[in-house]
Amino acid sequence: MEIIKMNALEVLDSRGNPTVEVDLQLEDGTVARAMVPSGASTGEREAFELRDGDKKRYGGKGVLKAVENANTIIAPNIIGRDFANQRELDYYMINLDGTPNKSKLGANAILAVSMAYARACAESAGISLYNYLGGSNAYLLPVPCMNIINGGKHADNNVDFQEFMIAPHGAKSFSESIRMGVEVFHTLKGILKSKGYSTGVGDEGGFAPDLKSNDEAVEVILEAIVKAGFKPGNEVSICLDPAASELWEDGKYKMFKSTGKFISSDELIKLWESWVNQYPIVLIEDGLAENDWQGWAKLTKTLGHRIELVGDDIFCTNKAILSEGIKQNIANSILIKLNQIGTVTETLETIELAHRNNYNTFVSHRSGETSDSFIADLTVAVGSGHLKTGSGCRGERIEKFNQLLRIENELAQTSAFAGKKAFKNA
Ligand code: 2PG
Ligand code: MG
Repeated sequence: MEIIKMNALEVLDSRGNPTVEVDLQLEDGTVARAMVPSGASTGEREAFELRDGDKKRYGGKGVLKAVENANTIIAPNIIGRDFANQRELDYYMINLDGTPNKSKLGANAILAVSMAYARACAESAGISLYNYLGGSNAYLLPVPCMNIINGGKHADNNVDFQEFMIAPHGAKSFSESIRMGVEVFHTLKGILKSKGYSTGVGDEGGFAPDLKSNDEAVEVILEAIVKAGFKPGNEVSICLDPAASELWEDGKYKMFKSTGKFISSDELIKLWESWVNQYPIVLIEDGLAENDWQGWAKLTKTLGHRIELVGDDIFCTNKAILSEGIKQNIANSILIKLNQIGTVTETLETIELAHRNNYNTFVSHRSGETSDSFIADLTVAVGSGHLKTGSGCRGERIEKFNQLLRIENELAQTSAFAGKKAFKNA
């Protein structure tokens, strides 16, 4: 199917920062739109997000160059050209860019086209996006891991670790799981209020209170799970993304928001081990920094047989880096973010490599999001079984949950809910 028209535009993400939107039209008249998200705690080896750097506009964060690249380089090259499939279009754009990290055209420009094309092809074929991406056997609804306390780089509070998530895996269905998660979220609000804590939210919609310690974040969540009427561990477990790369400095981890002290890689591993012993934790993402590969190998030896250990910054959804990680026994799961690698096809290739090597995949939003719900379909398409896309509020997060509710409804009895077995070793 030929692309006959394409237009890129600078729009805004959930933080009010510019991002790229693409509208694309196929020869049969089908029109589709995609918007790309943007991270704050980014991995060093992510695909290149092209920003203007002109301090007079949006503090340098404008994306007019990326938009121009899409409109004046990508569009004239792909319009009227016959692509056999998604793979052919994506590799055409990868070659058109010609750099290893998409720094010429910008991964934000390329990804917007890639996603819009996927959506247009699905629509044109009269199938859902999850079927286009995953085939007719896409049926597994994920456990929504809801980030209900925010810290680190995502919130101005005194909590060092970035994300404290709940996983309502004890539900019978996705819709029940969402209800459980949201009930815990609302209960947590009441508890925080009664303790005199702030109930303002961070970038991903989780609460961002100043707490007495990092541990208190877990404890107050456990209190909320029980008060909402659920059994911690049996029905609702805890997942963490401390985003440890953000704490890494000169070979140590700075716990500056809470204690003002540095701790070593071994000490941080000990902390995770004691938390796993103490609390119903089923998953830790980025428990150590992207440049602490030695520590990661140790962490995997220590906890890799007990819980899911997800590599985010360390792998950057990159097939080559993941291959190296598999060789060195680093982690047992990989975080999947489309904009870390920059095309739909490469994202699917990384997922395939992970699954073939018995690694789990954990699909993720970015802290700067849009109302685009592409990742909801992607999660079902690849049968990842779990995703993280925010808490129980903020429209850009809820839109993904709503899309999953629609998919559940569409699949009706042919769907299944992943439940606790979505988590490695759970
Ligand atoms: C992460 C993400 C998403 P950011 O670290 O996993 O939660 O944050 O998009 O800021 O990289
Ligand atoms: Mg992360």
